[in-house]
Amino acid sequence: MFESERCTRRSVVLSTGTLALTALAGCSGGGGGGGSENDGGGGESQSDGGTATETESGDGGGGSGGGTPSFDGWMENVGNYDGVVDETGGDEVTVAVGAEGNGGAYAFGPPAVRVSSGTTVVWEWTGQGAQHNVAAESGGFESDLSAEEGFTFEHTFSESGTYTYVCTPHRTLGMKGVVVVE
Ligand SMILES: [Cu+2]
Repeated sequence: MFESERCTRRSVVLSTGTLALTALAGCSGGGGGGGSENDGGGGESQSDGGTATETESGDGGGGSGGGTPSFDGWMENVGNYDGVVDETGGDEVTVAVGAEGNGGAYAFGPPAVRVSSGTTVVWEWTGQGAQHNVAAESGGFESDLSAEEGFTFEHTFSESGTYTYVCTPHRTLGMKGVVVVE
């Protein structure tokens, strides 16, 4: 039972990246639970260019009270993720774009912040790791691509919720983030 649960979970997590096929193959080889895993994989497009909207924002809130919630798997392949940084109470929060992580300067720093509603998040490019952008999974905000140090993009979060975003060119490397608005 544990075995099949683990397989299912892995396949869901990895399906956001390019390892989906490998993971599915590995799981089916393991035995029993093959059927349901294939269902999960088949229902989803394998290409990372598509609009994979498997993130259930609501579930992320379940991890209230510190720790390192995965946001339903969203943060599980984010190499520099070490829990949600509490920045509530401020008017403005800065997140680095091109922070060290995911095998290079392919990370947001910090990748997960908790802010109060009305807070403006300012993403500031480090100039490292080639071109990055900031693109909300929901489509609510999207910056230009830039590789320029000091380039900034900002978004004011007026409504509470969980906002997942990526760097489009590096999302499969794990360059992803989340803003939790209280
Ligand atoms: Cu990037």
